[in-house]
Amino acid sequence: MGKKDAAGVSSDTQPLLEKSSTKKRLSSDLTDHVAKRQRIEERTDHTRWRMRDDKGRQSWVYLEDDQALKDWPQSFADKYFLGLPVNAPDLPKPTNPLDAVRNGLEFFEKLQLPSGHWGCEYGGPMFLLPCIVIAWYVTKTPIPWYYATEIKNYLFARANPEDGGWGLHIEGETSVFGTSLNYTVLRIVGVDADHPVMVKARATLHKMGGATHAPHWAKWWLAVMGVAQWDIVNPTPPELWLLPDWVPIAPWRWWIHIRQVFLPMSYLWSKRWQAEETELIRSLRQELFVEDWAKINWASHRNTINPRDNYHPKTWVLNTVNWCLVNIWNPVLRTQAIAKKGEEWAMKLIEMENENTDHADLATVSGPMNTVCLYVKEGPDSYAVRRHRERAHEFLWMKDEGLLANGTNGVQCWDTAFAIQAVMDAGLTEDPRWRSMLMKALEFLDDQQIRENVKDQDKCYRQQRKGGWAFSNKDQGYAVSDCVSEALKSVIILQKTPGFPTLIDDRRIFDAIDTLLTYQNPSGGCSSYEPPRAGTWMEVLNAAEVFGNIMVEYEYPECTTAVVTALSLFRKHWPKYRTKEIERFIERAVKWIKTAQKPHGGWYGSWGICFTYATMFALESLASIGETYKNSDYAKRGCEFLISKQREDGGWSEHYRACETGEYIEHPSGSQVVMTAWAVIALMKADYPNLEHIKKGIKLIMDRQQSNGEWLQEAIEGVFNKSCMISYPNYKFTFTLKALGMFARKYPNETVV
Ligand code: LAN
Repeated sequence: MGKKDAAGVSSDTQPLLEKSSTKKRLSSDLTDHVAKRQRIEERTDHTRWRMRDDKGRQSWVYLEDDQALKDWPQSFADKYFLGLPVNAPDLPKPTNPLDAVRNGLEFFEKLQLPSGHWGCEYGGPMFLLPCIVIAWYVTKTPIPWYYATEIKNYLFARANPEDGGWGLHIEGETSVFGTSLNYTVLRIVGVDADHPVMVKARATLHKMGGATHAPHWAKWWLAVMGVAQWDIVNPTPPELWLLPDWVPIAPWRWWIHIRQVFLPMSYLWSKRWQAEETELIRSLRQELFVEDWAKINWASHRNTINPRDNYHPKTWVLNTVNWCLVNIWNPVLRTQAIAKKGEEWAMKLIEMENENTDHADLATVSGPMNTVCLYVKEGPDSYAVRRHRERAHEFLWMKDEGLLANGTNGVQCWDTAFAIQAVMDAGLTEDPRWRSMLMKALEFLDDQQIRENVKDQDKCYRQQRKGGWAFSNKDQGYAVSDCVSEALKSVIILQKTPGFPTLIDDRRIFDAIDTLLTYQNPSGGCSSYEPPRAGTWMEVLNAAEVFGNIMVEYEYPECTTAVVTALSLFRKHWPKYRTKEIERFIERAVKWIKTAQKPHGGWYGSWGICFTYATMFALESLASIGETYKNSDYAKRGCEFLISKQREDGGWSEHYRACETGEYIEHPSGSQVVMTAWAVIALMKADYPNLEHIKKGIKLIMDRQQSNGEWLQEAIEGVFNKSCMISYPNYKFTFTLKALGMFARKYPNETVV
């Protein structure tokens, strides 16, 4: 801990303020920045990378110094993440599902990080790395050569093999969004415009119409760089934040992610701020556009967009609003005073976000945008800017292909909760073999529980969070309904297991319950970060084009089920605490689950792909109130839906396009272990009577297990906002183990091999 990488970029998590030597080095780097060419090599030495786990804050460090290399040996997990040989021993071939669980745990245990959690790559979206790298560029933040090199390698590895472009996410088709921004990143990290990869990508970009055909968010970043002019960017006026709270469209009612992105967007849009012009920027103006840059009519391209990027076309309502803003509000009515007031309040909200997250910020889009805002407001050397620079490391992930950006600053609490539950489902929590692993995991969740609400919660429109858990870590500190639930279940399970201490006392458990109880919507269902604050009609204002369902919170079977099961477990142990409310909550929640069932019997998943994922949760909800195949038409139809999708080899396999289209679509690459696990878990929860179907799925999972206990990565597992996929690599451990363990306990006398 506290180690510093040899090239001098401190990834120490302590504030840099007092370190005068670092300060000196930083300012000279800044002066050099514009003049010097970015150093870039063919590759780095992968044996020099280390994952630093500082109490759940993850960052990758490159050791250039040979002594440091000796002092800090590469761990099993480091090697695994980097795709280096791990030499995990072959294990005895399992003859039953429980032995397969044991073998899986043997391997998975080695991936537990020192602070007790599990981490992994959390990539997939291809617009996140550009947010970080462009923010570095415009704030003159030096990029270490080893980062530059591995960013280049990652983007080269991920260029579409046919057309050389990049999509919205790693499995998506090439788009202007992905190609214009990742091309820019490659130029920033030092790749020449005449490199064959760039020539190919540029040709594809031009075929798609060039950067004038980019979606809103890409246009915004290019305007910040000064590669495009601000007139091409649809308006994001910060004065919207000045609307009284009762106004139905007021931004505090939007989904937390869109409002946190809109904040910095609106600040810089209002200032029409642009980075200092450099040779590279001048060059990009020639490279990214089809038209002669000097002659582009920027305003006429505000709504120009390539069809591939236009997943959610702007509505006529939004187009009219934009027209009025551009032609009436901005030139005629918007006074300096209004603009200033709007900017000031937006900045205040950004500052509150920084304070509440210690500059980690909500996620990988708003974080880098806020960095630029603070740079503009406070200058290059302010505490906030330096702290943001440090935090950026926590969003990066190094793997065999190179360096990428994660969707959040990790998956710590979420994956750790599922790891604990997998052991529980197999009935192995009392087995001394797994005690130390589980103990460390419990200690981690104890440390990561959020102990207080944010300061001035109402002023910055934050939801109650005391007693909750975030998806990643407590620094980020955004409680999410299902993250709180899964972590709470895991804590209760372990603390009620003989031999485990009570690290989290009753009061803290009650705090979690109090927070959970705030998540129910009038319909009975639960959303992610907050109950919805406006209706889905708000989607008419969706300006992002590339995403669906982004403007407000929705109800999700996944989140609702997690809360239902957490409350059910809780009331078994504390039957007297808020009894009536909990009973009513569960009743209403499961009622809502029933209303969300699709005519074909499945449920639509918003965070995993797709019907298979959500149907697993929905059937678990029904089972929690005793509704299963034999006594519930809902459960029966859910099971039949899943059975109708089972493949010849016993597995399930759903394509991510299902999330976009709302129809179940088969994956062309055949059965997937993770989906198969979800489906058999669902069938077991619902007590599906024909065991042969379940056994075939279990057998497929066992057959795919490697001799060292691991499972290999298959197709992408997760999704957000309907159109963007995201990887959950640990699911191939946690859900397979859960499925096998559940089977072993539920059908102890059944054989599958
Ligand atoms: C996540 C990751 C976790 C996910 C679950 C807990 C799995 C889900 O059940 C609830 C929603 C949540 C917390 C979630 C919301 C949206 C996130 C944060 C992400 C999918 C990870 C990345 C994504 C975020 C929006 C990416 C940035 C993109 C924007 C459109 C702002």
